[in-house]
Amino acid sequence: MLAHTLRNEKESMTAHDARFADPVEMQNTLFGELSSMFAKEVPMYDRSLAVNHVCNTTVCDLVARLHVGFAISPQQLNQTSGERHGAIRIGRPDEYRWIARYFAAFAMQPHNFYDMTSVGAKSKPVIATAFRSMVKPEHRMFTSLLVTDYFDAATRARVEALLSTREVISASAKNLIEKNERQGGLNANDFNALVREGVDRIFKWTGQARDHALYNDLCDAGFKIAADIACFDSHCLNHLTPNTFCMDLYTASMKFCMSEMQEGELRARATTTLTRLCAAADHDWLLLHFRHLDHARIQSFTNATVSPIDIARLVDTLVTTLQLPQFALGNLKHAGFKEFTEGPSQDTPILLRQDAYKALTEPVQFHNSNGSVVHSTHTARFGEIEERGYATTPVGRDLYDRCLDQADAARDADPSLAKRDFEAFEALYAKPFAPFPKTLSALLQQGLVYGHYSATAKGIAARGSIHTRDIHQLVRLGFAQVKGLRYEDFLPVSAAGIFASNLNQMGAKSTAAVKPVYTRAMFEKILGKPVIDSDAQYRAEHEASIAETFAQLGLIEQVTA
Ligand code: OOG
Ligand code: NI
Repeated sequence: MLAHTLRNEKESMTAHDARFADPVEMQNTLFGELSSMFAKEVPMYDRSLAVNHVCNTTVCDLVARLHVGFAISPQQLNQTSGERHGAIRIGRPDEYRWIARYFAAFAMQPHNFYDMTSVGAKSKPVIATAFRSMVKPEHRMFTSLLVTDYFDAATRARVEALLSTREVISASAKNLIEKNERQGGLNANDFNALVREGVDRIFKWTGQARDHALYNDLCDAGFKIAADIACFDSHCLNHLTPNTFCMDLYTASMKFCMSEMQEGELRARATTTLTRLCAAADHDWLLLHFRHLDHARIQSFTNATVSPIDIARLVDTLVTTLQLPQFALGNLKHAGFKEFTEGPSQDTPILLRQDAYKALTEPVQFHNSNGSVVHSTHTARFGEIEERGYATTPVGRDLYDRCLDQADAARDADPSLAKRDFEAFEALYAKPFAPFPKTLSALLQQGLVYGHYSATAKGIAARGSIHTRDIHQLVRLGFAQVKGLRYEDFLPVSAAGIFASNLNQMGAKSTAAVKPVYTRAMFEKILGKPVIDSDAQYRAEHEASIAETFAQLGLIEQVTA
């Protein structure tokens, strides 16, 4: 079933028409170019990538000591470090559909419908999806659409009038998108031109805006996000998020580099984090974090113990490196680092954990319709980071939502605890997540996350003498093996938290006479195609892998295709 679909997609991805460039390779080019552009425009982003590289290298050094035989080449490290998700916000439905067609050229399809108009106090006038590859995605673009009927009639008319006069997607970009659809692909030259359209125009920050009065009115009404969308003339990237191997090491390092944390505190946090990692970085963790590893490679490693002295040495190297002048981020203009990491507690390896340095206040020139120019500022672009965990089942997701509510409430009840006593804060935040087991096998056993199963050589050799069809038991007996599926999507509540902290504004209620209801069907009409439900994809992969494992182990006569 799904296994076939996946195989077919892979085949069609590799067996594409020789005249055309590989869309997934072009996706890597696009995100590489966007990253270079962002690094030039936002020095903090460039430096934060360097800090992440130092942290990831420290983690790899530790893992190499824990698992003798583990190695990662600079190229593999760069590839893993090259993973990105970006976020853009769009004003008009017709623009949105063009953007969907733009990403389709790069083999990125809409996954999930996120209704940000109904996420409690952090609600915003946007609905969204994320564009990504269906198989082994490396890049994503969280793409929001402003819903103007969220506003009262007068505001709506002003916003729509301003939006109607802009042209973000050029005629030549449209021609290339249409050519791709007509031909079923693009050659390298055309693709490069389409990348340039994205990097130099569609997703570029210009610092130019329009209608300062509308900007102020929207901000005053609690709709900064609408001002951010309506008054600017590109779908500028508001953040471009790399992936880290260890969130807690990265956040402590960034706070130190930004002069928000003393050396002693960095040493203490790095020591705790690396010590925890010694226990957490088992085979399942390796499979989750490193694309270049598989079961066979990992089984060839031998376990070793890492002593407190080894950890102290790693911490020394980390601190000495971060003291180099190029990491003195306190010298750059910035608005500080977020206080808390969003998502599950550090010991719960599910979904995703995210954190960020806060949005920068940047100069903007407003061009008003009467010809006047206002020099002002705008605060929108920030520096997010993430670490991905296992994809949850609906039961796991439900449990997560309940745990998160309690954890957030505990955190909000004592907002300064993290600053006063970080250890106590971590314990407070972790407590509500206690119902979650912390290992992959227990998470799978309780049906909270998805996995990809396969038969082992030992299992295949034992065909005919295997007496259980319990998949967990088969894994315990060594007849099957499992890799946890990584969560490749987003969390609307975290997203809303990111919006809120970066715009320095909570949500705002609809000012329409009656708040409209936004449905997935409505959204798909705008998009011009169906949204893929990622939960169904994870579930199908999980189930197909079990069926195939049973077939390989001779536990069913035949798998139905
Ligand atoms: C999008 C925020 C969503 C995430 O990581 O959840 C997002 C935005 O601020 O436009 O990127
Ligand atoms: Ni993000």
